[in-house]
Amino acid sequence: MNRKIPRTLVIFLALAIPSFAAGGAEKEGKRVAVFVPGVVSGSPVYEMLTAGARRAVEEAASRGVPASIRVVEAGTRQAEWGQLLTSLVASGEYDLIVSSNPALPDIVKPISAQFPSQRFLILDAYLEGNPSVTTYRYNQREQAYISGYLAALVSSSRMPHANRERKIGLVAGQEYPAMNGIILPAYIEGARAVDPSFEVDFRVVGNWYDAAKGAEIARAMKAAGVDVIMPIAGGANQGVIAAARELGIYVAWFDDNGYSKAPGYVISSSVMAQERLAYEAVKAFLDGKLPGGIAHTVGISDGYVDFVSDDASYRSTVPAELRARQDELMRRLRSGELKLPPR
Ligand code: RBF
Repeated sequence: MNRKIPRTLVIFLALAIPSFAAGGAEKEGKRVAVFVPGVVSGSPVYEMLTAGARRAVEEAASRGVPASIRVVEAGTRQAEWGQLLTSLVASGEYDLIVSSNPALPDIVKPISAQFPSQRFLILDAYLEGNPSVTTYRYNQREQAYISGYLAALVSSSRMPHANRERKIGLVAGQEYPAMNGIILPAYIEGARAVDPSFEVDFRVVGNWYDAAKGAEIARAMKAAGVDVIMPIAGGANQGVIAAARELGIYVAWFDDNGYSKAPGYVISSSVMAQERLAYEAVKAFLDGKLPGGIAHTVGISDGYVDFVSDDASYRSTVPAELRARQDELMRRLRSGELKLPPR
């Protein structure tokens, strides 16, 4: 059979087929889009998401695996997210779409049904059984419990801005199932492990950007007897920080290392390793090693939820006796002596 094909044609095909088969991919490589449901600036979860995904793409390029990345900020009008994501998918330009937050699976489901070959990686979310979608959720029961525990230790201490009331606060951007069903209850659970009489003052900004409203809420909480606030409100966190410095309120920071936001006031940082996870999962995708259809859960035992205890500002702000009790809590959680499975 070979004898019937001219030798020049064989040579031409041998040279041409690999580049056709690659569809020009050798030039451009794999294309990754990060769909940010909100705005990046001021939101630890999205800052870590974009940083980790960028790092994976840049590193891949430097080791000879070409890849490109585009970050799309969907903005704060949540009703528009579905449409924006649909057009991103319909463009057919991206091999992988990366995103993060627990509302994403419900937005992705109908889009994935329409465009089944589009691959998605969604962090801080849970969806099982869709072969196009890979999710990772953090054990936020652990993350919020360790915050509530130290917040209660600080609130019941003799530290300069602590009062006699057994009352700590949580300021959320909005209410959503992971907040009302996991984060808030675990924050209360952690505080009550210190003293069962602790109450949590829970207030909602109504969006993820209004720093003036965040500050107003924090001032009202201080007046109501709250001495430690955990802000989970994106850009509105900045207002809580401003009020904390102004009035003397302690801050329990969530998601990344926040000690430098207000040294002397930030008493804890309960973190999720979202930068590392975004890096690892995007890298796995670029290497063809990210299976779809799997919903992962990660937490303290595998190092994706942690408490930052080696920061100089933490050491100088929180007395040694309280830090020792927090260390002991982390030891019990890491060893499995205390188990807080996600609910
Ligand atoms: N967290 C942020 O820091 N910034 C945001 O803009 C933001 N937007 C969210 C929008 C929705 C619809 C939901 C459900 C959550 C959002 N979160 C946001 C919360 C985030 O997913 C996570 O729960 C918290 O950062 C605590 O880890």
